[in-house]
Amino acid sequence: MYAHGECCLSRSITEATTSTIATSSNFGIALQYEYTNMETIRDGSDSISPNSVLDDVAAEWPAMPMEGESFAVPTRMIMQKYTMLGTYSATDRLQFLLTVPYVINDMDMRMMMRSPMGMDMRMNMEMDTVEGLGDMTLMGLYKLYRDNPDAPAKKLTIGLGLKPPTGKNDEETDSGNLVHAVMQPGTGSWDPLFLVNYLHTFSPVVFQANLLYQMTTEGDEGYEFGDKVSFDLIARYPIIDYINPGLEINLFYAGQDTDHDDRYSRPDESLLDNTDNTGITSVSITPSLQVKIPRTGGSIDLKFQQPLYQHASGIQQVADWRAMASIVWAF
Ligand SMILES: [Cu+2]
Repeated sequence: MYAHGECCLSRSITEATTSTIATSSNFGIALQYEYTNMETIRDGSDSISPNSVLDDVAAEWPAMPMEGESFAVPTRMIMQKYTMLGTYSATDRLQFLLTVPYVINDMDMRMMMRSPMGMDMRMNMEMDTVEGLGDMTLMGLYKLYRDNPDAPAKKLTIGLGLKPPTGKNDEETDSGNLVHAVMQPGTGSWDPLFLVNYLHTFSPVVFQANLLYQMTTEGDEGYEFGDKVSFDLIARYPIIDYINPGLEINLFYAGQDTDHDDRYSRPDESLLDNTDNTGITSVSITPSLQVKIPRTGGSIDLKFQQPLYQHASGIQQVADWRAMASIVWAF
């Protein structure tokens, strides 16, 4: 679903390859922070309340109460992520990028149970925080074309990357179930990544188009997230030397997940633990502000991402907004 897609991996790579860290001639470091607020539940493109989801489930339950019937829907999820990034330029054209994320996931849920009298009882609960090292990414970026090596107005970069499974994907709840796949810090899989970035300056505005494809593979616990494709169009306008406002359009697609060994799936008990409710297409708009620290290689980037359109496969909780801040230092 959305959670592990735009938020957790591809977003940081896109942030890196489109920021000033990619222009560092020797090495660069950055610290990114992301806060994603998820509340809205979508059935396709329409929003639906948690209680209507539960009403629909209860309507399918047998009239005579059976033992242990319950169903849970998420009411709010907060995903926070700190990412350390480093770049190193091996040659004039070849640059390496490493990202090391630390994730903090919180979730509130509403649970419905059937009492022995056949009444539905609903209560809110808060899950324990899941936090830890996420999946790192190593990427090689190669400048295929530049119109001027020192200050290119046109530049084409291609990238090839690998995401090893450095984050845990087998965190359990107190009751001994695996935590939702989307809430795990890592995916358990080795995924190749492919990137194409084109920069074109129509003075004074700098335009970038960034395409990132993550070819997801099966994780060691048998869960396979859907492939992810993101396409970002970015415009930055330098008003004065040190302040660059910008605007981005973000297109995102995630395919459906597959739980090969059925370890995470509990479709009768939980909206989230059901791969029918995975896969999404979204369009977002992101205003941004970059402030350069005068006479240094440092800059601060602030972004606010607002989804304009989301089409979820099945019924899913989606991102309502996301805020991002980063400090970049290029040497
Ligand atoms: Cu939950």
